[in-house]
Amino acid sequence: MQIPTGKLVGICAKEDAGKRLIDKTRCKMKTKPFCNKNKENDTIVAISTPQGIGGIGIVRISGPRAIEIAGKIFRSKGKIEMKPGAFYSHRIYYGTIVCPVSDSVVDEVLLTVMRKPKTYTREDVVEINCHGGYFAVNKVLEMVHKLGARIAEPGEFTKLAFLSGRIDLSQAEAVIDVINAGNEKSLCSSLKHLSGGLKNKIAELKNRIISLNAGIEAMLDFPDQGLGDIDKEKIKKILKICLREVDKLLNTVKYGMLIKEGIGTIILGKTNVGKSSLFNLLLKKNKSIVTPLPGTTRDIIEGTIDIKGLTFNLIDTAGIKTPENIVEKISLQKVNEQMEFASLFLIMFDISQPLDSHDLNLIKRIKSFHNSNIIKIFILNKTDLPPKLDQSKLVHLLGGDKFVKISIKKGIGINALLENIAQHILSDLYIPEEGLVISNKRHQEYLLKIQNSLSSLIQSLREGMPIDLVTLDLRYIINQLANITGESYDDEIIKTIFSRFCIGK
Ligand SMILES: Nc1nc2c(ncn2[C@@H]2O[C@H](COP(=O)(O)OP(=O)(O)OP(=O)(O)O)[C@@H](O)[C@H]2O)c(=O)[nH]1
Ligand SMILES: [Mg+2]
Repeated sequence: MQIPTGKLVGICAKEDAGKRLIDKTRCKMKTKPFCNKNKENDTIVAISTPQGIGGIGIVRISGPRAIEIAGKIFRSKGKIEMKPGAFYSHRIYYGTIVCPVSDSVVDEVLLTVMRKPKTYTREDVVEINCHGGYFAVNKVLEMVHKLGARIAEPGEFTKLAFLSGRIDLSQAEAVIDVINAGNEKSLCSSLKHLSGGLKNKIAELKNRIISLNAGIEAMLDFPDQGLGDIDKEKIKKILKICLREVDKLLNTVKYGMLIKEGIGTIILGKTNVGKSSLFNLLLKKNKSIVTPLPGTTRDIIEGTIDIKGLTFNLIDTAGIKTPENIVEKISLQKVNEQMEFASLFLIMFDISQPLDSHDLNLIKRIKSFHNSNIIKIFILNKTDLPPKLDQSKLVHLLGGDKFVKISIKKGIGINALLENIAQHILSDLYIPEEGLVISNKRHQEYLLKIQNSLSSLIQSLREGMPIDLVTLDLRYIINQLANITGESYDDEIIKTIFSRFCIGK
């Protein structure tokens, strides 16, 4: 979105003259165009569906020879070979794939032909829908490869979409986030990025800064045009608007990371309080061993659960007790290690037993944890049994925190516990109304740099910074914004991003 020029000219006294000069200066500020399409002009091929037994398996071909190669192996309605020109674009053909050497039928397929430029890669693309399974799909891949297509690298189709300028880098990153989305909220947020949500927001900010910079440079380059003094107050106002927008984006990072990566959650308690029973109940699977013997769980057991659309990476642990042998010592060490990574502690007590030294040790350990970002939920289990635990003493020891009372055996209080967990997590987060959420560390890094630059620039202007120095900072900010969308990029960064993709995407 372009910012209306009239607003930008507002930084100088005589608006019409300023507008003409700004237009001249803006021309100097064009960002680097996308330079590299498919460098080698190769035609590439890959299997785009997971390997193994399935309904269909798709072989995707992209590049200048895609249609010609497909024509050599595809037979429709008994025709011998299809010339590349015989295929209509964006049409699906029914037929067979035939080995050009032995003339034997390899599979019955649906073949989709899409001519450039309206394709994923902006090159000619052919997709062959084979029957799922290992043999037919791999045989088709092998034949296409032998006819001259190179096997694609991971993410190469999406990389072509980026390099051809069809999508920007934030959209390319969203493709992998959509594929990996572990819950509905994460999927929603990734789809927003894929449809250009972040791209548009960054373009809006970039246009504001470019126009501001162009305005200042115009006045510095043509001081004799009688434009009057530069209005620093107006510059500060524009910078503050940009800073507010960047702040808003950065405020969503915590929520973004949680919905993308899941919430590290550890179940803690002395032995036999019901940790593994709770773990299995939440996981809806008997993964951890449960017995009446204290000390059943020794290892770290992991599982992923969904509570109210949020993903929790749940960990069951060994009971906290004074270790009496090497196994218990190692178990305790593992619990301590895992506590460092968790954001949510589910701390359990057994209401049917009096508080003992193990409970007290646990409370001491929890209290010594000074990370204020950790959310702690205290649970009293086994409410189906006669209570022997002194609850007022426990409240006092914990400094007034409330408990959730449950009986795993009778299924009492479980919904209240789930509500409590979701409420604790959500109340701690800023969830943006318009739905644009930052969940990518790379985006966060650049936004933090931009935030720092904008705030120090505003501060420096307050302190009387000379106006010609402002343009240096503005150019730096423009470059950082361009890094997010990939208008200027480092080959290593591109390599790292696309190496995270699967083959065939
Ligand atoms: N009465 C009653 N028994 C329960 C309840 N929850 C768990 N238990 C029982 O308590 C015993 C211990 O349960 P676990 O889930 O293995 O406890 P834990 O904390 O994982 O124990 P360790 O792995 O030894 O640390 C088992 O016999 C469970 O069936 C409950 O709500 N009420
Ligand atoms: Mg256990």
